[in-house]
Formats: sequence, C-alpha cells, structure tokens
Amino acid sequence: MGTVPFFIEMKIGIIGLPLSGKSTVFNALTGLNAEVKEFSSGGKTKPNLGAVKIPDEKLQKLADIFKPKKITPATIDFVDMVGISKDAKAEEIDLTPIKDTDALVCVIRFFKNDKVPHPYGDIDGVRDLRVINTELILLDLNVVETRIERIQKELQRGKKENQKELDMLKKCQEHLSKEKPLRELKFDSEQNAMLRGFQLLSKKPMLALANIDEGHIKTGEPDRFAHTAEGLGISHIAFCGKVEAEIARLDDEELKSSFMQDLGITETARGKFIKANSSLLDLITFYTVKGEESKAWLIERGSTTYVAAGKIHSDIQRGFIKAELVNFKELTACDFDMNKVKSEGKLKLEGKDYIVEDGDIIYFRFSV
Ligand SMILES: Nc1nc2c(ncn2[C@@H]2O[C@H](COP(=O)(O)OP(=O)(O)OP(=O)(O)O)[C@@H](O)[C@H]2O)c(=O)[nH]1
Ligand SMILES: [Mg+2]
Repeated sequence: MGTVPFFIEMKIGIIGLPLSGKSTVFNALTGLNAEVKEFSSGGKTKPNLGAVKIPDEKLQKLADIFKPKKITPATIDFVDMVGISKDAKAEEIDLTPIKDTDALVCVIRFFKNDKVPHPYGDIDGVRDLRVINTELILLDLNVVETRIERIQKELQRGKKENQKELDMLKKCQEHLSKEKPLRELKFDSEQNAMLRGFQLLSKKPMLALANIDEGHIKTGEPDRFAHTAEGLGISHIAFCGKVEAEIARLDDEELKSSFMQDLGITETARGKFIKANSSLLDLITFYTVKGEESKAWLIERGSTTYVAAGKIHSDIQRGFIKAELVNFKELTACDFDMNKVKSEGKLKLEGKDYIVEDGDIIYFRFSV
C-alpha cells in the first residue's frame, strides 16, 4: 500500500495524434497497464495517470548511512491524454489535465501496423509533428485572443489596469499568428507570473518521441524527423513503445536484460526518458535526510535554497532561517562520515539566496 503524495513534484503530459501510441508509451514509461486499442476512443475516455520513481544510487547510499524508515525517490507523474487531431477545437477537447504540466511529450507514430488506422491515412512523422506543433499554437492563439478582446472591452469602459498584460498578450498574439510557439519567446518574471494562469501549451518545453517500428529499433528515428524537431526547437528521443511496454512489465531483471540484448536495446525507454527530461528541463537533484525519511527532490538548476524549501513545504519556506548543507561529493570525500564532514568544516550554513547544487544534502532550519 503506497502513501498518497500530498503534492505533485513534476507532471508530464503525453500528447499526440489519435492512435499514435500514447497509452502504449505511457505503459512503457510507468510499467502500468493502461488499455491500448486498435481504434481511437476519442474524447470520451478519461486520461490515464501514473508515476515513475527515478532510480538514484546516491539516495540509496544516503539511506545506507542515515538508515531512515522510509526512502522516497523523486517521481515524475504522467498524464496520458486523448488524441489531439488536426483542427481540434478548444471546446471539444478537455485540455485541463495537461494544463498544469511542466512539460509535454509528443508521441509521433512511426510504427507500421495495418490493423491500426492512421488519421491521415499514411505514416509521416514529420508531417504529424508539424500538425501537433501548429495545433498547440492555434489553441494558444484562441486563449490569447479571447483574453485580449476582454481586456480591450474593459479599456473601452475605462478600466486601465491591465495595460501591461495587454501589451504582453499582443506580443504573444503576434508571434503565434506567425505559427511560432511561445517557447521561443523570452518573458521576464512578472510576465511569466501573468502568463501562468493561462497555462499556454506552446510555451511548455516539449519532447518529441518517435514511436518507432519493432523493425527499426537498431536504426532509430529517421534523420528527417530529427532535423525537423531541431528546427522547431523541440528535443527528441526514439523507442518502440510496444516492445518497451513489454520490457517494462518484466520483473525478472535477468530475463529483461537478455531480452533487451537480443533486440539490441542498450537503455530502457524509462532510462532514456528520464535523461532527456532532465536535460530538457535542466533539472538537478537535492536530498533531505533528517528524520524518518530520506528523500530525493528534483529542482530546476539555478534555484535558490528558498525555492528548494518551498518545494518541500510552504511552512519551511515561510519560516526559513538557514540551510545546513553538504554536497554528496564532500560527503564521499569524508568517507560518508558526518562527524568528519563537521570536523573538516565541510558542513555549510547558507541563507535564502544560495544556489542549490546537484547532489546537495540539505537540512532546512525554519520556524513558523
Ligand atoms: N506494431 C506496433 N503497434 C503499436 C506500437 N505502439 C502502439 N501500437 C498499437 O497501436 C494501437 C494504438 O495504441 P495506443 O497506445 O492505444 O494509442 P493512443 O495514442 O493511446 O490512442 P488514443 O488514446 O485512442 O488516441 C494499439 O493497437 C497498439 O498496440 C508500436 O510501437 N508498434
Ligand atoms: Mg490512449
């Protein structure tokens, strides 16, 4: 029986055309068993939800030293959406489940399967990636224009306080009208705060996932696809969803590795994804070890101790006093001996503005 997390650390939305293999990929990443069908279920089904624990050798080592009752790896939550097709209408598809995601994974079909129809009749991943990219832009344009109209009406009635927002939305509108995604634009922190509520999809970092055919595992995705993704500013990875979903279901590690070896797969879909996602979002890991739980946390590189505190609990952030910390490298150099860490002066006491480093083990002093 697992405990229910009280908040979501990181949420990734799986999107793509109908029948591109989204649920299959969801199964490959989570090891779960969401239903996959040879016909599209359309907008009527609920999205699938699942989480992946990130394997972490450092966390394991920390648990060996601090012997907590509970070891909690960082997790990534996935939401597997229904298909988005060309000319999708914002009011026809419920985008709510992906609105609060940190990033999107766009599954692009490259597998051949005569039993599974493609919405456009043939397999063309380059076209499909462009279609989805454009759809996200059009959905955003709709949101932005609706808001612009509203602010303009308010202006006519003499309400002027949203002028800044209007200027920014016009900048978005201009960019989106050229069929360009918002992820290309730079916004300052005030603008980002204003935009957050709209949860614009083309602003989210995106990873294109070529769902390649069983016969193409060794060759990977076509170059043409990689080039297109790069041209659109989209990171890309490739694996065969169907085969990877089978691998993810295998419990027997030996069987798993021999199966993978036979197929020429050097890294699981999950492993590939975790790496790609960390580099896409520029994530680092910090650890907390005091008390009964040793836990790994994901955070954006460049974040301060203050932001890190807020990841754990708003009380810890609000009542922040100091952060006591040592990096995993220093701990290793001190033979994993905390007394040695202290006697050698490696335990640092930092304020709110310290930039957290990958592998920092932090104890937050706070008072509320
Ligand atoms: N041969 C092959 N078939 C696949 C692969 N990935 C998915 N399929 C098949 O394609 C069909 C659709 O897969 P799903 O994962 O349900 O696709 P989906 O994108 O979730 O579909 P909707 O949610 O209805 O839009 C199923 O019959 C899958 O078995 C693959 O890599 N190879
Ligand atoms: Mg599905």
